[in-house]
Amino acid sequence: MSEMSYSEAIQKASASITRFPLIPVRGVPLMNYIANNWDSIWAFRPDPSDLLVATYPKAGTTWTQEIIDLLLHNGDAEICKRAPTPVRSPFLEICSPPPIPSGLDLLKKMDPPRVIKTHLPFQLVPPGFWENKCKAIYVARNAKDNLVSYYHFDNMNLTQPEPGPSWEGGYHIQSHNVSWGSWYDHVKGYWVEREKRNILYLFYEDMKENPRREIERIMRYMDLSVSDEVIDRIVELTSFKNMKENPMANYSCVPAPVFDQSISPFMRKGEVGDWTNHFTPEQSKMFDEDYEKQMKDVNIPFRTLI
Ligand code: PPS
Repeated sequence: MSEMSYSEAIQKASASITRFPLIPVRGVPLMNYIANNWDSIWAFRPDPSDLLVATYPKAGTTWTQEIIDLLLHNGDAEICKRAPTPVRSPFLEICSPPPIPSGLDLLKKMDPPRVIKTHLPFQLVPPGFWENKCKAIYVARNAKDNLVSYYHFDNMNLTQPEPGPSWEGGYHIQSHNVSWGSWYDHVKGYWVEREKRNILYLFYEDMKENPRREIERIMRYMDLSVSDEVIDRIVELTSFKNMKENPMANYSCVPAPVFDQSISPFMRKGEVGDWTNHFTPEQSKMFDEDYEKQMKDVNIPFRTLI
């Protein structure tokens, strides 16, 4: 950004940032700023060379964005520290009070090919992406860990609705009345479209289990070829520990109180199975029963432990 940095813009707007109400867009609850700008978001025309990174919130978006940026820059850590994640790889639908630039504002100033983040469920992705046959990577994370991460994020992120005084089995999220809607609809929506739309569907758990294998899958999907040595470097640079310490990846660009990382760090735990520290046996049983019903029409190979 030229005149004012991204962090300065957020700092300037922080007095007008509150826990924004959600407004449904075609039945999906979205932050009021997004809903109020919906027409321009829906009309966005990507370039065919743009790459979409789609996720339900807290499924591994930032990790995947960092891997992609490093792949595009042959593992050059310095180039990938040129700006914070949301400036290097804009968040398509995000809109906030001025002077914070919206995702569309940032995209307008960038030349394709761009790496574009979205949390929109499949049916709300601007149709230009599919008409232009853009590549798209979807990252899915098992529901229990995803909900735990979202709960902690909503506690520290002043732009999101209050998640409630305590965890209570993640009911606030299971009610589906959270930004970007139901986890179930989200993971299923992209799953059923993945072959028709040539979407690379990845799992957070696979990335944790064998990051090198998944980075190579991303590389091949992007039609890139980097050396084994560079892949090793990317595995290292995108480890949880290194990203947590990287100011251009750990969202320290969003000042408190908007992201109050003393409540919960953006790079919180980065593990598979943290849900076992949150769900009581009863909550887990109730959750599993509901999960069976919600997922009976698909067979998506989620793993809650590795
Ligand atoms: S957001 O706000 O929706 O863009 O958040 P997102 O980046 O999708 O998800 C944040 C969670 O991903 C974890 N994370 C990582 N895990 C493993 N390795 C790496 N490198 C990594 N980077 C981010 C982050 O810690 C959040 O998960 P939790 O479980 O809360 O720790």
